[in-house]
Amino acid sequence: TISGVKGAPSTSLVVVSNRIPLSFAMEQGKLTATPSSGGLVSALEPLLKEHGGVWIGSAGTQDSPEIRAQLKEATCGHHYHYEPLFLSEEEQAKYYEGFSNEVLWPLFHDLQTHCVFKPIYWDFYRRVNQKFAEAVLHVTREEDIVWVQDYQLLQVATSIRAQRPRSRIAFFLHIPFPPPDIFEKLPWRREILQGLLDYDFIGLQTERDQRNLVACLRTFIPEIKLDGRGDHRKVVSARGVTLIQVMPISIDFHELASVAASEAVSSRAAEIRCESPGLCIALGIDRLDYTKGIPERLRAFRALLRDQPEFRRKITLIQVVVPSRENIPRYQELHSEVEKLVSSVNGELAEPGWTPIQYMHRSVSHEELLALYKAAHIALVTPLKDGMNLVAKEYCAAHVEDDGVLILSEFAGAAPELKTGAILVNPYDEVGVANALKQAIEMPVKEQRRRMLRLRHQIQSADIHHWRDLFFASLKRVE
Ligand code: GDG
Repeated sequence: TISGVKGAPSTSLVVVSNRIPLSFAMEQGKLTATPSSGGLVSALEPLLKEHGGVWIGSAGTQDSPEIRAQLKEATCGHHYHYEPLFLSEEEQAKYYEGFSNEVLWPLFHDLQTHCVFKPIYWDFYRRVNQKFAEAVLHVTREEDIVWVQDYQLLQVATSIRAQRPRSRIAFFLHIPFPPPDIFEKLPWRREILQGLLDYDFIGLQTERDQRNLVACLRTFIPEIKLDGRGDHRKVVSARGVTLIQVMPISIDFHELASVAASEAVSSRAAEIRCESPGLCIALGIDRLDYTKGIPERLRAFRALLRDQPEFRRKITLIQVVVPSRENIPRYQELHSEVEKLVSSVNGELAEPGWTPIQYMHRSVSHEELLALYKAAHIALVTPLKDGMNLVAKEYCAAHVEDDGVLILSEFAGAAPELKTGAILVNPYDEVGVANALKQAIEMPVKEQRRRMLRLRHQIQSADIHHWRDLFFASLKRVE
């Protein structure tokens, strides 16, 4: 833990992420704050509670006394607090929607043709990253440990370093890192890599990401020296040493499994199964994002039903897509593409009493999500590329009775960990995915159990607590 690190006990943890883990909404004229859920929050919030510190991020809204009061109330009675940043509409549009989500996001997911390389985006990205760094400098001390999260904040360390050369600054990248022949398209490739070398520590999801980052550093900053092997590599640059470590993110396995085993979730799952009597339920749950391979998945499902009519009235696909990044044109196009496909598949194949695809465009509650996982005989997790993909791990955690089949894209970061229990597919291969569905529908219970036991064992032994411990162990190595 943090107290084991040199400088303790006065050292506190400073988490920096694009958003603080609270979202604000007006309900009947009153401002309400809802805590965010998800892996990162459940990993980091307990640490902050225990050791004290601060979580710095954009509030996602404009400043007001009511917002300040809500922020205070959210951490009342604890030794940590939220430090909000307030971004203008232009900053949000150019730093977040622009550079983060129209440049880095597609490029790092190997979709360079989706990139919009506008120089003004880069200006704003640097400016807003500097704003985050100033907030860090303002509310922390040099001995604190700063842990920056994700691709929106690659350049934060650079501005901190200028003032505090000896600070301990770490980074975790939640998305993949691309290989040199894709990364080289970025007009600011050298600046981005130099910015990364201002961190003492970089955590990545998979060995492939580590290999790619090291290859990019070698190619574009040839003056660096490399040391170390296996899942941790050391890079020596003019600034100092940066440790690059593989540490796949995970879930709070026990928490999810215990909610999934609860009476409320079990009876809701039974209800969902009753609503599709006798049918095999396949489930897709994704943010509406072009990296998640949703149209490709729908076409594979259609191929199964078209080519093998014996599966009609045997299977239904429940597809939940959660609205995401709705101001970006690519996402709006994807939204209509998905809706057209769903309606054309249903139009072509539905029969009285049977709907091939049950489609929802909204988010569902945590309990409903777990009930859906539990009710589903098959999870279809087929991203074209994904940093990790927590849905795959959550599906297995929810299957407390060791049944169910996970069909997983070989391009998800979770694939190396889950390959021995899942059916791995190439999401671009329509016939391959259709065949995997057939295999899953026909899989004997005994084999399902054998595979699911493996999956659950793997996820349990490398859960979110393990991830957090790896981080602190690595920090010690940095020291
Ligand atoms: C990024 C990387 C990496 C989804 N729908 C609902 C809902 N969810 C929750 C899931 C899961 C999370 O959202 C989605 O996480 P993923 O990992 O699948 O994907 P990204 O959002 O793209 O996350 C990814 C991750 O960061 C962590 O490092 O794995 O590769 O892209 O936890 O449960 N939750 C609720 N209702 C929904 O409708 N309550």
